[in-house]
Amino acid sequence: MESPVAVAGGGGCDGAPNPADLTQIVAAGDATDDDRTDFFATVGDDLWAFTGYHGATIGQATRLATSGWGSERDLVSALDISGDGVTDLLYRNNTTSKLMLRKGIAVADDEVDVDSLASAANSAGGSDTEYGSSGWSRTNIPLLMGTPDANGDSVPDIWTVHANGSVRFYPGSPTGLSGSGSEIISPRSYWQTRITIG
Ligand SMILES: [Ca+2]
Ligand SMILES: [Ca+2]
Repeated sequence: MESPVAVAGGGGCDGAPNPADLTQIVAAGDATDDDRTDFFATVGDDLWAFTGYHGATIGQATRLATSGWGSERDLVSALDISGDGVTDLLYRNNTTSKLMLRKGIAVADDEVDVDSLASAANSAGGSDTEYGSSGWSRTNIPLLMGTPDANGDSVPDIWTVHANGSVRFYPGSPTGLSGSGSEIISPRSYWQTRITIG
């Protein structure tokens, strides 16, 4: 099992990766219940948690994993999806074309133990669960982004841009997606050339 490496805080946060090296980043709201914004990010194949952001500096950068991210997986969302108030990680596995949910464990009310998100074995339930069953490859869905709840059911949702240039909205559910979402924008060639959404 990989051991998360915590880097002590302070102004420059020594040991934290250079922001220019971040390849994917998702905002996690306040995952650690300290009224400061937290982030999860990938740097190459590493997965990092940045907690306690307060404007110019972060309180702590923690390397959660040193393999499997970036080349194989994409971060989608770092919000509470399961509905227990504790932050979860939703990611794409490009190899299997699935979305997978890794459920966090609390260390206190509404405060996630970031180590619980470092590996499937560390997480609530001891394994990642299938959230989107097929068709989620980078080839089929070049861009995807998880957002806070957009349709009023308090579950975070997912927006996608497909290879044909269509934009779809997938209402989240606590346990997994059903159906193929709704088309928000019909196929447009210009969406095929976008490099990011958000
Ligand atoms: Ca949760
Ligand atoms: Ca929702």
